[in-house]
Amino acid sequence: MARAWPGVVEHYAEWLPVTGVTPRITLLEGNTPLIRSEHLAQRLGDGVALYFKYEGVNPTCSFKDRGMTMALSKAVEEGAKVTICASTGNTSAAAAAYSTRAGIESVVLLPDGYVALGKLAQALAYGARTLAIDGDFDDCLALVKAIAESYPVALVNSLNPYRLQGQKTAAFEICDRLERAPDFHALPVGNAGNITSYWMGYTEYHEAGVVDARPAMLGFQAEGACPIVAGEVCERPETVATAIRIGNPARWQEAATALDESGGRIEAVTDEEILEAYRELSGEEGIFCEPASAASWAGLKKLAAEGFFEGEECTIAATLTGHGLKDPDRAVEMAEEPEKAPNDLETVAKMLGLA
Ligand code: AN7
Repeated sequence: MARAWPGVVEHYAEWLPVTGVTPRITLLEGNTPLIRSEHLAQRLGDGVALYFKYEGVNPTCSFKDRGMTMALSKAVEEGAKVTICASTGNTSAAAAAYSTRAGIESVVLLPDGYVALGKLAQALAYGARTLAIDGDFDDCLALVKAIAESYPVALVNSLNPYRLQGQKTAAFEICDRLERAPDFHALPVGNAGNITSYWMGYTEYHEAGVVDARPAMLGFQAEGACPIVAGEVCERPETVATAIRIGNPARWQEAATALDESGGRIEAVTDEEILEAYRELSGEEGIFCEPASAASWAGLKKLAAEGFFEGEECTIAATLTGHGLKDPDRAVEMAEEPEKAPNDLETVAKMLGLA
């Protein structure tokens, strides 16, 4: 029998701060598909090869599982009994699942009313102690930081360095699959942990000689929550992409470094552009992601409209960070109502234009 995929900590153990005695708290995350775009890529330019890294097919349906398998493996190794995190939804889903997998408790603080339904369902289903805070994500993060400083709980937000270590494995997977680094890497930016992680992963592979170049990092924020683009904290972040409704990113400085060192760009995309991109990804490419994830494609289109990729033969990787079913309310709201039809063959055939 072929060796089964063991999850990212075991598969990439030599690149991670683990030893033989570190437990592997895993749900077999990672090894996600790198899907070549068949329909949308041509809009960026003739010479563009575009690949979507579809992180929605991880065990809790977002990229957060990569960081959480690593954070929980280390937390258990260090004897933690309780994890805590603030979240716009996906981190809490992953923290709850991996804590349960580890046999320990989890506490999650969420901005009341601003977490997509699927993510809230996950935190509850996985058994997290779930507090809906009267505040936004930044308030929740400040609370959990203060709690983790004073009480014996393990903070598993991306301030936890092990989270970034786990998440960098996505860059490894892309290089392993392409047998090179892409020229550009596009992704949505919220708390800025993921852009930091990818840059770390690409840099480590480059320094070790596994790949001979690194991509320019292209980060995209929602216009109503774009502190890095604006160069100042956003006091009242607002966007349909609730996952990235963050006004003061924890990894701001590291993201700035990644953008600078890679010769990359960070841009804002409007909610309208995000929702159009969201619809195109599912309706034209067959890949259903959540609104925040669609910022990757929205941003690439925006850069292409400025002639950014013109005349270039290039390979672009774009991370689709979470699954479309995370936010079923948005999906239903964006679509037409299903048509009512009688239970009758002739009528149904007629309605379909077949008879
Ligand atoms: C789908 O779950 O911050 O820039 O608390 O869920 O690394 O924060 C989620 C972030 C992009 C942004 N896409 O990544 C949380 C949280 C999706 C996300 C991001 C998030 P970072």
